[in-house]
Amino acid sequence: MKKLLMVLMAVILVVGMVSSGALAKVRIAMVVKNLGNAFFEACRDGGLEAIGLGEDIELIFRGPITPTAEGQIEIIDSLIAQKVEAIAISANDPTALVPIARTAMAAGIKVISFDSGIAEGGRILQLDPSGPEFIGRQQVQIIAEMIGYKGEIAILSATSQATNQNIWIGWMEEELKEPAYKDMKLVATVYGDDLSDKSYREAMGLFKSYPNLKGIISPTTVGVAATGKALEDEGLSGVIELTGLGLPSEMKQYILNGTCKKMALWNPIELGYSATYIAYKLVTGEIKGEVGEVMSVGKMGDITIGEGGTAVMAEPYVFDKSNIEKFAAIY
Ligand code: RAM
Repeated sequence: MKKLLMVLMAVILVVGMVSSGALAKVRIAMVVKNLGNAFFEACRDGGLEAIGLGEDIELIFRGPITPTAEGQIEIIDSLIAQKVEAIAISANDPTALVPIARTAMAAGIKVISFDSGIAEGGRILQLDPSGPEFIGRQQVQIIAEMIGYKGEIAILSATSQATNQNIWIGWMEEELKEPAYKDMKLVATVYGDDLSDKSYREAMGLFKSYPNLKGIISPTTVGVAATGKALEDEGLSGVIELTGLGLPSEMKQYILNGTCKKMALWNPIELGYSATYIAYKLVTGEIKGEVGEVMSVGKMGDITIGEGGTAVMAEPYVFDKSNIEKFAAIY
């Protein structure tokens, strides 16, 4: 009789926990390149907006201190041990993360990459913010216009292994092969590792090594802001032109004073929202993650999974004096 009572009490306890949601939470981990980058804080805010859509979802936000694959591998390892339901990651390396991501998927965890991808086989799908070819070519078009299609340019990137920046740089190099750019020369590509101080030092190094430099493309929010500061500190605003992919809130001052006349970026809040939303729907089974599938992504509408399991969110915005203040108030 005592035994029966204990069993009954245990059943009541479990039922109670399930109905209160204690056992039914879907834990989605967002793993970013590194902490302390405002771009990823905006992605987190978007993720929180997406989980606000359901009471049974929880967002776990993680990232290493510096943007390394090793740091992310350790984090994924601990997320596997925690048995989270999904991981959405912006990867610091396309291939180094494949084995641990496969281990996670074998354990039943839905793994997607967003922003910066894991190679095929290491994720269900990759969510690109905008088409990589479009982004890369557009960066060259903007700087070319600024320098009158003539002179030396350099690229100040994030880490040397970053999937997204390396794909964009590949498309920049392609664009530069067009006859319109015959009088322009890419003299260097350097890496600020998405750390402000290192990016600043790399920008200073470019000014010193290339006294004839006419323009810099920095396709990283951290790099472009650090380069803006370095140009101002050296009195080189307008002497060396700057474009890149920047957060309007961090670049407003440089856009308004002409240090960076034009730059681009998508909305990182929407990117974090979309990644979290997709991860959640993969867990519930509403989205399968198959090539050709049209995913209905809440407020973002329909997003189709294309070749190679890659989906594209939206077109980037271009910012200049006319619209920077409006966007700076948002992200
Ligand atoms: C940095 C990161 C991120 C990239 C943006 C443009 O914040 O490198 O991955 O998408 O810049």
